[in-house]
Amino acid sequence: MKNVTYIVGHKSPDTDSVCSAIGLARLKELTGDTNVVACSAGKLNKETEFVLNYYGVPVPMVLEDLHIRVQDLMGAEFHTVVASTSLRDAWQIMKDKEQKKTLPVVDDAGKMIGIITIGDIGMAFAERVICEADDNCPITNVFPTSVSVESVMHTEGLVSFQQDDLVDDVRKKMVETRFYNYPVLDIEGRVVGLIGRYDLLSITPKKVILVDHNEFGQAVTGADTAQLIAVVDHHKVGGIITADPIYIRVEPVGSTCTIVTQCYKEKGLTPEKGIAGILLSAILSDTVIFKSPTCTDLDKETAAYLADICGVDAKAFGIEMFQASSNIADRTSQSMIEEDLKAFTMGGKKVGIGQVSLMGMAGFEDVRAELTAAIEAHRVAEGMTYLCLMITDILVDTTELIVTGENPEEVAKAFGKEIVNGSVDLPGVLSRKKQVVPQMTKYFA
Ligand SMILES: [Mn+2]
Repeated sequence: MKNVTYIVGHKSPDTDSVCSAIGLARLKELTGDTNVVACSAGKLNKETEFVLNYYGVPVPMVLEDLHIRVQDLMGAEFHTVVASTSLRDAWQIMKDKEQKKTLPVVDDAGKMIGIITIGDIGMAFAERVICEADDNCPITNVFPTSVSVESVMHTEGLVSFQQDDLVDDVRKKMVETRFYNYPVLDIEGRVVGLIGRYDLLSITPKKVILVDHNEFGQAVTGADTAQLIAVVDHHKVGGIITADPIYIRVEPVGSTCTIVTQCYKEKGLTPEKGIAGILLSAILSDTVIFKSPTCTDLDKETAAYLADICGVDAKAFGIEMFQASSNIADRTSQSMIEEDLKAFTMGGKKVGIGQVSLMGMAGFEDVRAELTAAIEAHRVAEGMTYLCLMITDILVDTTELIVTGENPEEVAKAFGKEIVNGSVDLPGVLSRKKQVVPQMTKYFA
C-alpha cells in the first residue's frame, strides 16, 4: 500500500497503546480515510492478546521501524530469466514488460547467478552484425533461439541489495556504481524485486500517527525520520519538534482510548462491538479498573458507555482480564521486565521504569531472586543508571519497587523511604505516571 499512514503506540506496547491504534484506525476508515494501518510497536503482551482474542479483533501488524528501507521502494512486478533463456526471449521480456534495462538471471531456486542488461544484448547484437555482415545474414537471424542469456550475462561485479537495507546506504552505493536497476535479494539470495535509481527520486518519509506516547525516545525506531501527522495521547508532553503543523490531542485522562472514544462521539459514530470491547479493556487496564489516581470521571463514564455497547460488566471483565494475564508461572523474568518498560532521562541519567500488575502476590517469592538478577542484567545491557520494576498488586493496591543500579538508596530517598531487600515498599501506589515518575524526576533533577 502506497502513501499509507501508520498508527502506532509506544515500544513495549501495552493494551492502551495497541487498542487506541486499532480504534483510531477504524474511526479513520469509517470517516473515509482508508489508507491507515494500525500497528503495534512490538510483540503483544499477554493482556493485550487476551483482550483482542476475547473481542475477536485481529492482531495488528508489528511495526518496529519507520526508516525507509529497500522493501518500501521496490516495485510490485519484476521479471527474471534463467541462463538457458534465449537472448531473443530476454529481449522480448525487456520490451514487453517495461523492464527495459536489467534482468536478473536466476537458478532453479530463484537465486541470482548473474545479470543481463540491455547493454549486454546490444553489445552481443553489434558483434554479431559485424561478424556476420559478410554472410548476408538477415537481421532476424542475428539471434537464433540457440543463443542463450548465459553467453552474454555477466556474473562478476554484481551489485545487489537486501530488502531491509536502509535507503541512505543504498543511495551511497548507487553513487559509486553506474547501473540503472539493482536486484533486491532475500537472505537466501533469491531475487525478490528490483530497485532503480529513479525509485530514489520519489522518496517521501513514512507517515505516522503516534498514540499513547509523544516522545521519540518511546517511539519505534526511525519515528524521528517519519512525517508526523498527529499525536493522540494522555501523557506529559515531552518535547517533540515538528517541521509542519500537526494535529495534537493530549488530554489528562486515564487512557488514550477514552480520548479515542470521544473522537467517535464527536463524529456522531458508535464504535462497533469488538472495537468498543477493546477500547473498554484499555481504559480498565490503564486505570487499573478505575483505581489509579490517573482515572477521571470521563474515563468512568466512557467505560460505562463502552461496556453497554459490548454487553459486559466493566468491573467484572476487568478482573477477568487482569487475572488472565497476571499468572506469574506463565511469565519469564525478561517478559516481566520488558512488557511495560519505559525509559526516562532524569538529571542526565538514563532511568528505566517498568511495571508488572498482579492480582495478588502468589508465586512471587519463588521468582524474586531470578527476577532481580535479570533486572540488573537488563540495566547493564541497556546502559541505564537505574532500572526499577514496579510490582503492583492490584488486589490490595500496593507496589513494591525493585531497584537496581548505581545507588539504589537514592531512588528510595525520592519516596522518603529506605531500601529493604532490594526494593522500596510503596503502599497505595498504582500509577507510574503520577506516583513514581514525578517523584523520581524531581529528586534527580
Ligand atoms: Mn496509556
